[in-house]
Amino acid sequence: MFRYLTAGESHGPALVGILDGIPAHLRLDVSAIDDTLARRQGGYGRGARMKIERDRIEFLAGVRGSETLGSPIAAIVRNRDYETPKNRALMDPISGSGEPLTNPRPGHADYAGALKYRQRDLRNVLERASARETAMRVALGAICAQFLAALGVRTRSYVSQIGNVEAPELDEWEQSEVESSDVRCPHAEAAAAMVAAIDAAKSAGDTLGGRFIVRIDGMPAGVGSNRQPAERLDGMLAGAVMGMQTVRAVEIGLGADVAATPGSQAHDVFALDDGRVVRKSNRAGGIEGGMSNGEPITLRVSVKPIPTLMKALPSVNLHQRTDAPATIVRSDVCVVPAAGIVGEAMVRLALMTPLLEKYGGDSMEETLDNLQRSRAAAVALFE
Ligand code: EPS
Repeated sequence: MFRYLTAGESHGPALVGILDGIPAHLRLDVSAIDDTLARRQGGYGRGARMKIERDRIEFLAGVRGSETLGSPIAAIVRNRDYETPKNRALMDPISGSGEPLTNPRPGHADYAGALKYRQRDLRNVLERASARETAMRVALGAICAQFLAALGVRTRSYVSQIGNVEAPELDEWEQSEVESSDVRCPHAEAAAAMVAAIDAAKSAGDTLGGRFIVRIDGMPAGVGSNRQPAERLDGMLAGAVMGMQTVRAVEIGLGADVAATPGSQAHDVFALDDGRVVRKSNRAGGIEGGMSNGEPITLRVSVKPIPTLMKALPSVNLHQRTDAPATIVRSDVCVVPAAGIVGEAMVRLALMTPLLEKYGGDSMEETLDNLQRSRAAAVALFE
């Protein structure tokens, strides 16, 4: 069984992760994991915290000589911000304390979490709700990326919208153009307008959401299942991506546009090319009947503007029972570029269970043998 868990508060000592079920003999490129962590820290619109952190993975278990052992992998990413005397006094697991935060931010976990955990200090909620925790998901997802790469599966993303600035949606793009863009958008004109929109939001004390696209290439057909709702690949991917703090909508293929598209234009007709079965379009986004169909899998993900505004929204002081502006804490103006990296990680983590269910294996050799046999059988099926 594949599973993972993370722990860690935003200003506590470290983020912790356990990744269980990765087969033995996966050779890890640790600098590639750190590069992915650095990509998550980037993006125009991030706040001062990202100048403090230098996220790096440190392995504690499950890896020897840069190779997975097949045992659970344990890792940490340290919070450098914890090293300040202020944050140590606030967050020390034994002696930590401080003035309570009392004015919940609309749109944040503050209020619902206070009621749920019976917390009178909103800090006890926001520390875990913070997107800081996504650093560990990205680290674990980057390990999965190396497993997926060994199977020929590649996951990448780009930003298609920030605020009301939209870039054209692309079937193909150069990932290097995405990574060299401040907003992770390969369309230069739209990218410049996105930067200007973030500047304008910052000056107004406001924040911006947006949209990113994730694409999975090289996915073998028949992963996921039509047997039970929880085994459908589209549901697993959407659920994983919805599990991000900022995400409010996930679409696959045509997504929400199917509602207005007639059947004659909503599906991907079959044809023969030199005897091979081919599709002329990919409106289904690579998934039919809850299973991968061998085409690229495409997701469109919409992200809300973060709820910490420097021009605070109206709120209340829960202790004094008075009207009061929402708590202002140091924060970002726009996290859409970083969210794309977290989206890639969530997709990578979500692909592990259905892939390992299909191909299994306690070692990479076994998994790859099973994949090869399955591919050969698919080719032979209608010969
Ligand atoms: C966050 C607020 C900011 C962000 C943080 C998420 O942190 P701070 O309050 O320390 O300035 O920088 O994101 C990260 C630390 C990160 O690594 O992504 C929030 O309230 O969600």
